[in-house]
Amino acid sequence: MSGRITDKMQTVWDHVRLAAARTPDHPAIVDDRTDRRLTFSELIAEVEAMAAGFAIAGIADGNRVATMLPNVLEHAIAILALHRLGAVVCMINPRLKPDEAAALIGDGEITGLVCLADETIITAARGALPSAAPVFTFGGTVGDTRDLEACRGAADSLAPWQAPAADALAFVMYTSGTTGLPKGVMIPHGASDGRVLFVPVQCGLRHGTHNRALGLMPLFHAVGFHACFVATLSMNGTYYVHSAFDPVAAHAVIRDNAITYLFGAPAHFHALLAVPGFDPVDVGSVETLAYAGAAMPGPLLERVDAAFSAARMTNIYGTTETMNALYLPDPVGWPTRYRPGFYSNIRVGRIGGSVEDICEIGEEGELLVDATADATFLGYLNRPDATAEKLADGWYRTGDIVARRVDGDLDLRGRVDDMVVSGGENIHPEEVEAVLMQHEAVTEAAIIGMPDDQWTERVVACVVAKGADAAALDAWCQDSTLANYKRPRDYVFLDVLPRNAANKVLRRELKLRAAEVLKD
Ligand code: 01A
Ligand code: AMP
Ligand code: MG
Repeated sequence: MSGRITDKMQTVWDHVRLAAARTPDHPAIVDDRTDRRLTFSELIAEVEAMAAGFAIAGIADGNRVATMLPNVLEHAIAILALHRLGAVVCMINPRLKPDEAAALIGDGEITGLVCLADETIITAARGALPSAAPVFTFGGTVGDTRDLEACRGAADSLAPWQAPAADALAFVMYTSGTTGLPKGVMIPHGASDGRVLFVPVQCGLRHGTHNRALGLMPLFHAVGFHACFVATLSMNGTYYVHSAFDPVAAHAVIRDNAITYLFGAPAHFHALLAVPGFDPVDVGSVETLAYAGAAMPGPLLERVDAAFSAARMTNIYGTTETMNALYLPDPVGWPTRYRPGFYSNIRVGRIGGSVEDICEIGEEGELLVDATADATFLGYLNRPDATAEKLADGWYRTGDIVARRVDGDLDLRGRVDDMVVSGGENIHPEEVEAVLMQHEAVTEAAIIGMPDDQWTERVVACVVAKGADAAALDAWCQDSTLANYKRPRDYVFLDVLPRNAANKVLRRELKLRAAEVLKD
């Protein structure tokens, strides 16, 4: 089934090269580590030189190649270079532990890797890659890895760019699943336009060389890649690389470069406002401010609005699978209210019902998003079970609970599943519970999300454990395969977990108990 209307589309590469053709001499990227500035034509030359280097190493059209890097300039160029070659870029979160990353590499039948010069990552990845697979490292080499910065070839040796099929796989981005490994979200070339162009439509980003964006969001997630990096370039703006989130440095870059466009998670803004000496005057250049990944707590929303008073602020709701589905301009006073965009086709379906079983106004149901829209994913890599569960009869089941208001907007109320969204990252209780349950002292464990000013929700563990305290359990998690950002920030020790007659843990009850225990 394909309802895609696209037969003439722009790929990510088209967005970048057409912008370069319009303003070849305008700065496209500014590097924070070296202060290097690349004009659009220099960016194209860098990308093509690196693409030719990848080709010399044997990477070819259709190969799946993983990147596992922070937001360094070389990461941005490597993604474009692999894409320019026709390779499928699989973007792995560099915060994952080596074993989990290696499992994704093996499962995704990935045949090349670009990562940090880190021995543990490379050793784990080597075990999952085919024996001759090229590994490129940033920050030096380890053993037989190739230096990413020396990965170059003659651009004229590259095959001319050829328009791929709209439904051909372009990118894989990962999102946490209820069970097992993170799921690889397969994004086709034909999705690019919709993933980029919602930014001017919903956030009001105007086309022009006046745009200066700070790259706060991770490149390996949909927002950081499509809505910040590619959107800025395609609008002929300048993208300021921010290699690792550092609020003090971010504040200085905004001030010193008169940044106009900021897209962050609520946690980024929380951290920016806490910078010592933060002065609203310093961020007065920001015209377009968007946040996504999580709702922004009401009090933080008011503080951000006051601090960035010159900016138009927009709350952007989306998923890696569908990209933008809902938004709200001027969300102050309405932290959990959302509006379908004029092009969004959404439904509120009865929980557990068919996609035709639609809720009444005011009734809580699951947000369903039209999966025939161009921006939609193709399914999960090697996970037909998960694809069938989430993608049914032309609709994507978001797992988010909403209720329609009489005025046509929606209230976001929670999750159908028990997923916790902390700082814009998804964490499924099962993955954390499984790690805790392996500890010999733990006989029962349930993970809940508790409201948090910094992370919107924070991971809290409710455990039945004799002879292990919070410090011991935290150390256990840090030594496990669980990425650090997923581990519980608080522990609540109970004699027994509250359960219903069917033995299911009563998470609502646990949240009340946790609120009592953690209140001081
Ligand atoms: O105790 P330690 O040392 O382990 O603590 C470390 C980290 O573990 C911890 N940490 C976190 C998180 C988190 N999300 N939740 C809880 N703890 N991230 C990090 O913080 C301590 C410092 O570590 P760090 O590596 O220096 O952390 P930062 O670089 O400061 O990271 C914080 C960030 C807010 C920057 C980071 O969490 C982040 O980048 N969040 C944004 C994630 C994002 O991009 N979300 C959107 C994903 S796309 C899906 C989506 O929602 C969507 C929405 C709209 C898709 C499409 C649309 Cl249109
Ligand atoms: P992912 O599955 O990683 O693509 O994350 C998407 C999920 O993040 C959504 O299903 C929501 O639960 C949450 N999310 C994303 N953006 C927002 C937002 N602006 N407000 C509230 N929740 C959001
Ligand atoms: Mg940091």
